[in-house]
Amino acid sequence: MAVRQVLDALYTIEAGFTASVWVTLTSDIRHWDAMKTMPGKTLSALVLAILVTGCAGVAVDGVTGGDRAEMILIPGGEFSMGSSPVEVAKLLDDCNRFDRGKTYCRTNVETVSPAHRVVLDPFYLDRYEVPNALFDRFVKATSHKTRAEREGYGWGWQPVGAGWEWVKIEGGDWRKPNGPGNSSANENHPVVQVSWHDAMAYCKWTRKRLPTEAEWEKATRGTDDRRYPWGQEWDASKANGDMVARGPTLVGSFPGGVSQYGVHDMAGNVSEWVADIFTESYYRNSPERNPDGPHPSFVEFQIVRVIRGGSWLNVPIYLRTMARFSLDPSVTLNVVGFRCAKDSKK
Ligand SMILES: [Ca+2]
Repeated sequence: MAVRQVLDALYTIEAGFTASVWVTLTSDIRHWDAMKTMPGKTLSALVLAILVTGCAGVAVDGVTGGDRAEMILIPGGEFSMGSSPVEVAKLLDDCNRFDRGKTYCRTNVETVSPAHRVVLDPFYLDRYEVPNALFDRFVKATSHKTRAEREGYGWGWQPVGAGWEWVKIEGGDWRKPNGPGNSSANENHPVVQVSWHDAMAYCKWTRKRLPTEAEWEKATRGTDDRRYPWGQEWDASKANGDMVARGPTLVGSFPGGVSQYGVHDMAGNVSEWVADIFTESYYRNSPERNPDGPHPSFVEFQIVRVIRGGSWLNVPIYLRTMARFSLDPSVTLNVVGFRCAKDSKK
């Protein structure tokens, strides 16, 4: 049996023994390339070791999709989504203290109200933001052209003079997020300069999907209503935010900042597309069970999509687990990427 057939066979019965050893081995394309050249006996021994390890009861906490990226099982159940009146009052005060009382800040805070009970089915979520190495595999397999590649430009937060500004980046795309003349994307940085449609295409290719906004928030807040993935207070050592790094970092660079479920970079590094359409009023009439955003027929104006988590440029108030933002689904930025989710087998 060819190596690929062995791996695919294992994948099809992944739920039975998704040992972390298996996930680690197959989620790294460098390991995969190495495995392709293994002698038969070595490979057989390896597969046996994986099977034995899995059957021996190693904690099962993840599966992979078609891209072999490690995933985390987020248990089903209820949680409180959005911000309480007390939290909103504190945030409005924070807007004045930390973001000069900007109207944008106040509007952003008000869109996360009211707090409301949400009940979700269990689901899987990528442990990391999708890195360039995996996006490269997708492009090579499908010949997908991103929106920025087709139209020849993206947008980005870049140094201009003595400060930083949003600028149109001619020639900017996922391979060159800051345009020609700047460094190519690091293979282990999160992919950016991808539209919502590009993200949807990737997740579909992997037999996964974008998470809903509710799924994203539950995976980040946990069961104890955290303001940040790790707890209640901002900690600059636990996330790439607040312009400290002035760009993306390797995915998973802040292990101390994982959420209760072990998901990395849910605050900062890059903002993340989720599936939902954005409206400011959605939390006031969101269904309780498995909400998946406003239906397109209820949107009066141009459809915009939700991005979550904030990025390396944002001040901490925008890196809260509850913060939500909107973006035209065709726009690509050098601060927005994504990760995929998939249903849990019932
Ligand atoms: Ca992120």
